[in-house]
Amino acid sequence: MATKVTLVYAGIAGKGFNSLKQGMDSGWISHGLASLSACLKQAGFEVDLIDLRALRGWEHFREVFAQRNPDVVGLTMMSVDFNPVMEAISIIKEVKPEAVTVVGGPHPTAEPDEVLENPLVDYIVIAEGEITFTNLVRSIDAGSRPESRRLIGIHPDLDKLPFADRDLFLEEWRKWGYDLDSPEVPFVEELPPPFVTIIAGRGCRYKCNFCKPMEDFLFGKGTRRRSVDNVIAELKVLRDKYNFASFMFHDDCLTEDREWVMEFCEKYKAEGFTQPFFCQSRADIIYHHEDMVALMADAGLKGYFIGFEAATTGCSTLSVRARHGRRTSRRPRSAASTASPSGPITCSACPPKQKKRSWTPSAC
Ligand code: B12
Ligand code: SF4
Repeated sequence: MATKVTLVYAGIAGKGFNSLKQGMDSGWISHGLASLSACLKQAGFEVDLIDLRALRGWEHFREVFAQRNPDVVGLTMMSVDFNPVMEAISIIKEVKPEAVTVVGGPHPTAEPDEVLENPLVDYIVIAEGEITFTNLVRSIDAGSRPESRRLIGIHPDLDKLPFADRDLFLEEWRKWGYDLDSPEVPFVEELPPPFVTIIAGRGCRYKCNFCKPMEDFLFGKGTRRRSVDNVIAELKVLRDKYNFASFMFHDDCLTEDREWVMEFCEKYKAEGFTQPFFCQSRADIIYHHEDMVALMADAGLKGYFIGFEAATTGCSTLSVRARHGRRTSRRPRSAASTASPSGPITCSACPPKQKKRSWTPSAC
């Protein structure tokens, strides 16, 4: 087990270097890397992280990489991270040509050929990486390497995965002087620090055309959700470790599974949790499930993220066309009025207008 792995988070597309604690994209961990780290550590490998958001610039990255001197480097890549990841890889190969570079995440999953065009990329992992990346590091450790540069991830049983390694981020951030008592930074006053994020499942059962293909590529068709007991067990660990005061579910659409949500709310309360939380939902679900909204509010829900793809002069005058061709200008407003009296507020994201006829209520 002498092989040392360094994971690289290159999420500087939005706020650049030296940007930690500035908003969501600079205040949150990558659950993908945190999960890979937990699996590698469970398999006995030494793992650390370089988070570009905590560094001063590329020269600083070069210095830190040379000090860490890993055998394998795993980089995660959304499409927005393409340039910083490629820049990081050229520096890695200049400093240590024999380091094995592995790229995973949404972009190589959707556009594998584009990433493989760069000969400095030794491997890409398509889709979920826990099993495949750990196996790759095991083979490198044993002195053998797969011939194909394109490795296909295996979808893991989510209840069997170790909990995400949030300390990977927290410890790294503290090295660079960021004084934090929890691994993530909240973004609204309803969610006080210490704050954490958690993922109860992967995938989505809906079919919004701008998003669903990527969900399917990454996680397969439909949703795989962890058991409620497994999520409660992780929350207990997070309570003991970070004494979190609030949290957020990252699931694309937690409320798609009403039975799961009802069971969760009951067990959350029964286990003595009172911390407020947010999750992502859809206007049509909120509109149709008033009782579930009330139960969630009673358990501590303080807000939903719901996405509206098109708007005229703001959320109050939404005039949009839903999937299946129905007008839904009423629904977002109704969702807001269903949620408000129950306690939760609704947060709606209104991205720029896209194809008018393709509007779908969305969680993201
Ligand atoms: C939470 C979230 C955010 C958060 C936090 C992002 C973060 N730091 O992770 C916030 C709100 C900041 C955010 C912002 C954005 N996001 Co976002 N986000 C998500 C969401 C809902 C969950 C991410 C997550 O934790 N997934 C669970 C983990 C376990 O999966 P994962 O990270 O993909 O990792 C697995 C595999 O990909 C693979 N893997 C990943 N990395 C690596 C590395 C190696 C070496 C290997 C081997 C494997 C591997 O293995 C992992 C474990 O199985 C996803 C949708 C989703 N369900 O994944 C969208 C998603 C990642 N976001 C997306 C987008 C588009 C954005 C934005 C660009 C939106 C915008 N227009 O501003 C910004 C970019 C911000 C930035 N500069 O960082 C897209 C990415 C599409 C793409 N082509 O890249 C997604 C996929 C949504 C979608 N369906 O389209 N996002
Ligand atoms: S936008 Fe949200 S609801 Fe629609 S497919 Fe994507 S994750 Fe599911």
